[in-house]
Amino acid sequence: MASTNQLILGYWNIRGFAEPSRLLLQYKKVPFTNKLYNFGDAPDFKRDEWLNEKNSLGLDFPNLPYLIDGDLKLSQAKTILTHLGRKFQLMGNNEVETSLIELLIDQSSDLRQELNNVCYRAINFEAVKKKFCDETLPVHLKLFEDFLTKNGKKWIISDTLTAADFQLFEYLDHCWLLSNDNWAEYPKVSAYMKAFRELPELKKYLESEHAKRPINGKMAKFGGLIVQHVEKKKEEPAKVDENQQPPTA
Ligand SMILES: N[C@@H](CCC(=O)N[C@@H](CS)C(=O)NCC(=O)O)C(=O)O
Repeated sequence: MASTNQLILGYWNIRGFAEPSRLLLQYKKVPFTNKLYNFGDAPDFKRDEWLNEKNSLGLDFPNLPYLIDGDLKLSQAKTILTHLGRKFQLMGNNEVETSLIELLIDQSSDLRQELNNVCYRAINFEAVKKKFCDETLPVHLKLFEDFLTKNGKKWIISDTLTAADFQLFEYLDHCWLLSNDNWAEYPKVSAYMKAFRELPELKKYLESEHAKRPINGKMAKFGGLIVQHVEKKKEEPAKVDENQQPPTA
């Protein structure tokens, strides 16, 4: 049973905006209550499970994700991530590192926002996806590739993991699933992703609970079902496991 001072992280039963914080907590082996809300079925995708609680949790700015840390109740995904980063010493060792961590968190959020526009808002999904993969994503990947080269560290900011890595990895992974490319032109980004997947603290989680949770809500045009994460050639379409049901638990 959860102790009363255990952290509670609330979000939809998907990876979405909460998974960077979940990864951080898993990495630090912090016990937390992973409060999951389910969408209703198509065509309405009702949000009642969340809406019934939304205004009774004591959040000043009710939204998902939220974090309850004792008397402190936060929403806003990046605020939650940086709060956890400070709490668990993952926000750098000096002011410069801290600022760079925040920069990378914002930069990777911009990428995720662009991905959101493709996955949730595209009218002509295939055309919008192609434009994202051919034009938008390469610009972002080149910037991350150059930054990794310039910084010359094992992780994005430092030789040890920082809060930025949990978000950068997660949001790059969402793009990797959509783009279905092997990213050979970005060797540093590819090596970075591979190293993250091999982290002993996270490997098991990444291969189990994380892999079973879709990246997006089930109303999305992509990522609402589980997409297999296997090395593929550029031309092959992403494999959607037809036997997988949309998230229900
Ligand atoms: N700026 C907020 C956006 C949060 C947001 O859009 N949350 C979506 C899921 S990703 C939601 O369903 N919120 C619940 C609500 O609007 O009541 C953040 O980064 O946390």
